[in-house]
Amino acid sequence: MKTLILLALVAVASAVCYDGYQALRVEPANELQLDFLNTLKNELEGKISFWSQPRTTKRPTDILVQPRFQDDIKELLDAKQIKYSVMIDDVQSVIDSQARSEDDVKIGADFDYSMYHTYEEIQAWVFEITAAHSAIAQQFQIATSTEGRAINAVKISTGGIGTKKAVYWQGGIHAREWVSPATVMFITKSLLENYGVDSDVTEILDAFDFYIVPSLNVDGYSYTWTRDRMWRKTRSVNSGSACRGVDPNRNYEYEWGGEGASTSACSDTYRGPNAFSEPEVAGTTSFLLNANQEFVCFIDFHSYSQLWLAPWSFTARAILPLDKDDHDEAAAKAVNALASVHGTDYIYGPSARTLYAASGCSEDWGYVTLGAKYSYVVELRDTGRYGFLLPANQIIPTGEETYEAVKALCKHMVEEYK
Ligand code: 0X9
Ligand code: ZN
Repeated sequence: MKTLILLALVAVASAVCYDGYQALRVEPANELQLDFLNTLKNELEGKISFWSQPRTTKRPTDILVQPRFQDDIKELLDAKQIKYSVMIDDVQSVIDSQARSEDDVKIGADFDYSMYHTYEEIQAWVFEITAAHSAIAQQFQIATSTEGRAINAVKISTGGIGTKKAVYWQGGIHAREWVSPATVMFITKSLLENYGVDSDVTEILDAFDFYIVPSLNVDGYSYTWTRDRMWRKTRSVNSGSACRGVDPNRNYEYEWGGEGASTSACSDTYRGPNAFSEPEVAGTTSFLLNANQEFVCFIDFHSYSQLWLAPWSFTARAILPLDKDDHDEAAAKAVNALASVHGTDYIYGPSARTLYAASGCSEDWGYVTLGAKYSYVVELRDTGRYGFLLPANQIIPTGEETYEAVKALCKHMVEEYK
């Protein structure tokens, strides 16, 4: 007992504490104000953390500020007449209020989709859900992380004659975006449970093979449970730097190292020493390229902002892809179906123009290198009230609406490819 208490204390003592940290919503109104925010970002790297990138006046930028810088930052913003508001007043109290009671944790056949789950529980879920639907689902390990963790995947295949076109979805590429793995698990079980029950789902699963990875950045995700709830990147060691981790969503080979990716190991958008330096990204992509299937859909689920984003991610300046109209049409169907469930509004469009440019991202790789026509990055709930700290009571509603969205997208693809 004594040892247990001691262990619990050690775990708490070594965790990063966000007491008094505020999340500020900053709304730059012009290029000058944007430039100022970018200077601030570069100069205060490591002291304040940007939850979203200050690259457009179309959307706000959310920043996490520790107590001792709050007065100074607000003074600076006031001096530059940049509009801001306090989105979360005390980040730690939100984190604390979301701590789950371990007695309530339900896994196995009773897996509780309404709570967030640890790395171990998610990987075990892959075994359980595929065992429960073994006629059409199998589990396999798609890759291994830097720290040696297994990254498990679900394959859904209802059989039939010949090789089918395929769909790939992944969650959890950014560690702190907890609603992403939770949603990917929810939509996966919903598809599996509705095969042979809902005629749309039956048609969809009969038309395509599915490969689904609920949690890709497993080291980072584990770290958010034990040490730092706000961790984003992988946990790899960067030679010559005390800062750990690479942004896996800047580490894909397509247009690696361009706009919106940092060369600094301490940055949250660090691109890594080279493309595919991260085994989580290298492993999953090489699996897909060697799967001997024609992929028509690639979705990388993130949070937050409620966006359904298509290529290009790497720049806002390039001519949009030839498939642009089809990307829009299918995305419109997805977000309309999504809104019909709980009224949640999403915006869709090409990533770099709708949000900001980011090179070396998953969706461009999915579109160009993998050749999946319907390649998207989806930013799930919310629009910033809780940001990455989305309360667990929103997991099921997020799952329900996202399930309708992906069904609408898949129906669109069934029509197109039949
Ligand atoms: O910056 C990212 O990797 C994604 N946003 S997040 O807050 N989840 O980190 C967005 C990637 C989408 N692509 C572009 N914005 N170009
Ligand atoms: Zn993300």
